[in-house]
Amino acid sequence: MEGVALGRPRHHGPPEGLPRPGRCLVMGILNVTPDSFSDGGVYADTRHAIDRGLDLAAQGADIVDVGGESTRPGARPVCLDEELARTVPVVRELARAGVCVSVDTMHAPVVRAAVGAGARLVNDVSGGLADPAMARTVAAADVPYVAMHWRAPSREMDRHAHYGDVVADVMAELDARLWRLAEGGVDPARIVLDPGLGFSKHPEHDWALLAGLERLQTLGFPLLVGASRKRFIGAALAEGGAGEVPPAGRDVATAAVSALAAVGGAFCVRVHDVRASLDAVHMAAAYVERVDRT
Ligand code: PMM
Repeated sequence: MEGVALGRPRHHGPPEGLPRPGRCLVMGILNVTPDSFSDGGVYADTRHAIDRGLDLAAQGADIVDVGGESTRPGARPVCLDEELARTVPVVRELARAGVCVSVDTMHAPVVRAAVGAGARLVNDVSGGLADPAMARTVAAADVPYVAMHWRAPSREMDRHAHYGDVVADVMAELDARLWRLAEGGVDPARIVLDPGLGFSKHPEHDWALLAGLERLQTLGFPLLVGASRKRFIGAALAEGGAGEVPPAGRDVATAAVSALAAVGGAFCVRVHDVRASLDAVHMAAAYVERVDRT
């Protein structure tokens, strides 16, 4: 069933409409929320958020990902008006300044408003599961779409972290999502997949997925990896003797994971600290080029 049954070619290149620097892309995170797990409340007002977005672009972010709803474990959903008020003015100003903006949302009305304001990519952590109107909305907007592996809303996601072979299970569930998206009219050449590190996953699942990127690539789609500051990084640092490292202290380790993801073939990494991961993906590109030549 994988890859072939939808009549899609086995390997899609990067979707059109996104930067093509010839290396793994770096997406900078801009959470316009009071409660995201590592940066909640820091960029909650519009002017401050726009400045932060411009700063991320100036640091070299290929894409700035604007989100108005926290997805940390246990987070409560926000109402649509609030999410629109948080994201749309920020998307509009950044797009006007020439930044390639994505909107991190599970809600079709936010997609419509954000794309109208200039967003060039939709990043949906639910892969279309949270809003039945998502597929046809993305198809009509005709923008690239990140479909992440997701099992349940944030408040209950930790209860669903049960897998056999986590890579095989995530692949099968993403494949099911691809079917639904195709039924809704989404062009497969517009789709990016994401294994959803930390979403209904324990650290051992995150590591297995990171080590299994090559298998995930057999689905035939570009892969986005969102590891930045996540729990599995903190756990590995603690195991390595660093003790408890709070999320904001995990950026060097995140950059190391960005290099691993890029060497593993990721199309894009989503990070808080753009500069460090940009260096990391440059090193990965230089390394892979030489490995390929030997
Ligand atoms: N993780 C978060 C939010 N959005 N989007 C994608 N595509 N992949 C992710 O792994 C992802 C995401 C949660 O992290 P944050 O609260 O630091 O933004």
